[in-house]
Amino acid sequence: MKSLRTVFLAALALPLVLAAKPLRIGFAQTGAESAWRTANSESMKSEATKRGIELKFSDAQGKQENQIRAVRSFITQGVDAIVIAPIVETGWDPVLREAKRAKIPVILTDRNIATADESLFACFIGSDFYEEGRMAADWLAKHTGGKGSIVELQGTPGSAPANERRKAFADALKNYPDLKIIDSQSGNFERSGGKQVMEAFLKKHGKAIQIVYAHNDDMALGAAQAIEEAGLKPGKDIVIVSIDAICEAVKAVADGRLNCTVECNPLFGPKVYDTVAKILAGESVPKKAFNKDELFDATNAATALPTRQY
Ligand code: GYE
Repeated sequence: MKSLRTVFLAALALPLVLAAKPLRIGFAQTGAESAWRTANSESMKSEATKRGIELKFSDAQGKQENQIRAVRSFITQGVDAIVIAPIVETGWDPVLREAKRAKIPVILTDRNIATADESLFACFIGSDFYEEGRMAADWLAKHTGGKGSIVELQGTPGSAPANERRKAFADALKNYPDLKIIDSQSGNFERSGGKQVMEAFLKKHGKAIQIVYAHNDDMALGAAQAIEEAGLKPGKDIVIVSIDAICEAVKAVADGRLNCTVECNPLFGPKVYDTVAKILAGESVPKKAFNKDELFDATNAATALPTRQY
């Protein structure tokens, strides 16, 4: 049995130990497929360092099973909170139930999930992908007079941004019967994927292609390269619209090589950690919080460039 004195000393020391213990947060990142992703990882890491948070960062290399494994390992390590950027929308319930049983709050960032049980996560923080797709389609309708043949470069199959950007765009096109998607394939959100798929599209459809709608800038930039290699001028012979607004794409818009990019802000490290702190303090947080996104085209890209942060 412990002596009274030991118990007394231990009780005195406890608040000190608790105060000194840094927050431990596990972050299951998708991978490193795009410049957007690099900026997102950097924001999460640098903000953790700034706040003295011990961040356990896992790169799933584009595979959901790796992400699930990372979440399980965070549970075993007994972290204070788990942050996930879910690669795909489905298949999360079992591992989220394990986190719930272990009483570890889960914050979804960037991409949402499809689940019938929303009690399995504390909240979602990210962009409204449907709204981004709608903005891209509206811009296109306005700048083409509602006419043209489109090829679509989709993001990672099954991912929330690919699903929603595709759906929003298709829904908006219903109002413009002469704007048509003639082909659509996944380039996996990667530059090399965008280039390869565009090369195949050019071989198959040749001069019939008037417009490229890419679900992200990396694929749009890859497609621009394929168009140049085919002896055509991206941004002129073929209109290119995409999403993310990474620096390189905003610059390409200013240079006339791309025509429009809808912003999707990846710098939400501060918002994520503020939210984690609130949850751990027992405060309530909104179930879904969306970042506000802008659109860049020839009218504002050059002016915006100096202040772009990613
Ligand atoms: O648009 C793309 C990235 O989930 C919003 O994933 C993110 C998307 C982003 O690879 O570049």
